[in-house]
Amino acid sequence: MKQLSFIHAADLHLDSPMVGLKYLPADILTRVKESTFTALKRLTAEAILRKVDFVIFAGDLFDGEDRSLRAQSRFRTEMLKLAEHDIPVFVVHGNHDHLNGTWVHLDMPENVHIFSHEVEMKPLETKSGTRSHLYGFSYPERHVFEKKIDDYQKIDGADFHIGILHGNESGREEHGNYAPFSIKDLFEKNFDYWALGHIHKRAVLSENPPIIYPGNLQGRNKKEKGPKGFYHVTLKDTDANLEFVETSDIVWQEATVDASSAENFHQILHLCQMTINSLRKEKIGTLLTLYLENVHLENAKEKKSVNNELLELLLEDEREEKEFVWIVELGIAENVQVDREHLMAEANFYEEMFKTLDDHTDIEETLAPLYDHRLGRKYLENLTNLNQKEIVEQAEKLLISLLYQA
Ligand SMILES: [Mn+2]
Repeated sequence: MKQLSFIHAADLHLDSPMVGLKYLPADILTRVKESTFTALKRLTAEAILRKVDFVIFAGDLFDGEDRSLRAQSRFRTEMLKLAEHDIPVFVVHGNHDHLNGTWVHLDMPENVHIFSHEVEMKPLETKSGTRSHLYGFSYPERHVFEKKIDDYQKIDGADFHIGILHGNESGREEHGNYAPFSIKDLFEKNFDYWALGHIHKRAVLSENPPIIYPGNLQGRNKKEKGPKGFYHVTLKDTDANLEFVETSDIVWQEATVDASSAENFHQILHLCQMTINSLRKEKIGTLLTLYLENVHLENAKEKKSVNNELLELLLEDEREEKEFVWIVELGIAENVQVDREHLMAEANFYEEMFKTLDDHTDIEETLAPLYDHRLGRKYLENLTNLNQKEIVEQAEKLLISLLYQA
């Protein structure tokens, strides 16, 4: 029986700058900045342990088109480890590490096979005599909008045919619409496996044949939530076994604490601590966006402490913690129900305010003074990473709670 065992990973984005996190304690920041490399090390260790036949990287290995020397050198070191165990590696480059960038070149070891800018086939015969044909292409430049899928043509003479494609399933809007395809396009090729890249959220588009976005190896911002890793794929005749293996050293999470039962500051603190401890993961650091809802403290002093001191207290214990849960953002929502009808009946001012909020489209322009500010720029997260609708909704809640306090 013919059998194949390989690792499929994508979107490593090695040496991502991890913007907007400069205020983290030094130890945690170092670990976050290292995390894309740590994830890769975990992958190579697993590849060796699992004795896989080969490894596929489906694009965006490097975050920047200039491929920092640090990133290349670290990647090279890991590839050498695989070479020592006779594990070949198949690479396509994507929109982030396209071939038109300029970089100081480090040679990769001979076990690393990089696909050129045109779709091509690379054959491989494993030690057990199973023959595979791998098909793929690297991005010649950043923007590839053509439907490259038409260039994938099955060439007979192998037990398994594997397509590697860094591209966007038509209709997905979270990333650029590069090298678009539909699932039907892929089915028609009659391949045994499709190793996709580009979408950072893990997705199994089909199980038979498997068509997989493994997601990125390590999340880099709050939108890239949850465990990240690769797939270990085993193909046996027409049977496929898929195992997701986590590699992330840092996990981004989101949680909500309902404070409606809390009557004082201490109870709110306790509720937050319980949530934090329930999220703590073995050997992994967590970066948490925490929403505190339904705060309804009567005592003004206690209320003020929630706004001013709660976060500091929660972070205090995490500084020295290896398995930290560090709150990167704390959103506090007081118990304000936005009843627009009611408010508008109360004063004309509200009608005007809601209209302004609803018509608000150019948030970038509004926030420009903040983002142009010398210090603001340094600490703020890139605006394109934030959900603009969410910002306007939060602004509405904040405005109403402030107006009501007054
Ligand atoms: Mn990517």
